Amino acid sequence: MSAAPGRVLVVVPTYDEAQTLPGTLARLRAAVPDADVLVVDDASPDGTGDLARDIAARDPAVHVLHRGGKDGLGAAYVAGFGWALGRGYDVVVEMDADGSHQPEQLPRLLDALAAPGPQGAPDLVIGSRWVPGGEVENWPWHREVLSRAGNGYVRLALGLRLGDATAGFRAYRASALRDTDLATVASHGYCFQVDMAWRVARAGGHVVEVPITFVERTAGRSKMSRSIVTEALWKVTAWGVRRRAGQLRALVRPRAAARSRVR
Ligand SMILES: Nc1nc2c(ncn2[C@@H]2O[C@H](COP(=O)(O)OP(=O)(O)OP(=O)(O)O)[C@@H](O)[C@H]2O)c(=O)[nH]1
Ligand SMILES: [Mg+2]
Repeated sequence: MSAAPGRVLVVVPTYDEAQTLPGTLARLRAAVPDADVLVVDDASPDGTGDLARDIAARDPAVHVLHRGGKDGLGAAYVAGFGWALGRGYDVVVEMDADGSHQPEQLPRLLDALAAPGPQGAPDLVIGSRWVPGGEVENWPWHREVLSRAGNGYVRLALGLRLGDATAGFRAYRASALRDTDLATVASHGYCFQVDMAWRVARAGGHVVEVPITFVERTAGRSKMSRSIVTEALWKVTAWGVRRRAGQLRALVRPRAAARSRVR
């Protein structure tokens, strides 16, 4: 791994992940020993929060943010980002607890964040399933179709040139998070990932993708739901319409200004 891009905090949101969290944290601490970890638990009924507290008591690099109840992935991350920014971390990582994001691949993301390219060093690195070299393991075909189609729609609606804007394994430069006006983020599921990538891009941030292997969870239960898919569909459509309206206004306004000059 090349020079670490500063102090790193890995934010791991959990809801009912008692079966998967201990293994994920052990792998994470082994793969990236210099990084700190923040588990953001929404009062999981299965006791994940207590489990995280026990692990944190034994390992000073692990911290826990206990929240009052299930409030969605997006709200958990926003709380975790605020915690990180308030404590001066330089890099903030998003990672699921369920084993889908492999801690052993995190150095890949951190290396890319530290590597200056032609457009400078990236502000956001996304671990992508849908770029060359990226893959999914044990995913049913309908999940792949949904993910690929969703990402195609995001490209069309928002003009984001990303293979995997819905991916949740990512590393942000803290400065990029500060530029995104986190207080106004109101997205919950996949939509949150799109929202954040779009915010970074609109703020002039440089977003790059690196290939990862996404592994379907083998324990615990998915929190993916129809309402999460519907939220993404409606919000991306609304943002896309607003974007097109803005482009139209920008086209019409110079002509209107020219007309008034002629009169
Ligand atoms: N704190 C918190 N964490 C959540 C919430 N919903 C999901 N998570 C966590 O967010 C991560 C991703 O959730 P998953 O259920 O795996 O969703 P997914 O990865 O989109 O769906 P699958 O691919 O089916 O696993 C996991 O670590 C969950 O425990 C929530 O409301 N609050
Ligand atoms: Mg998952």
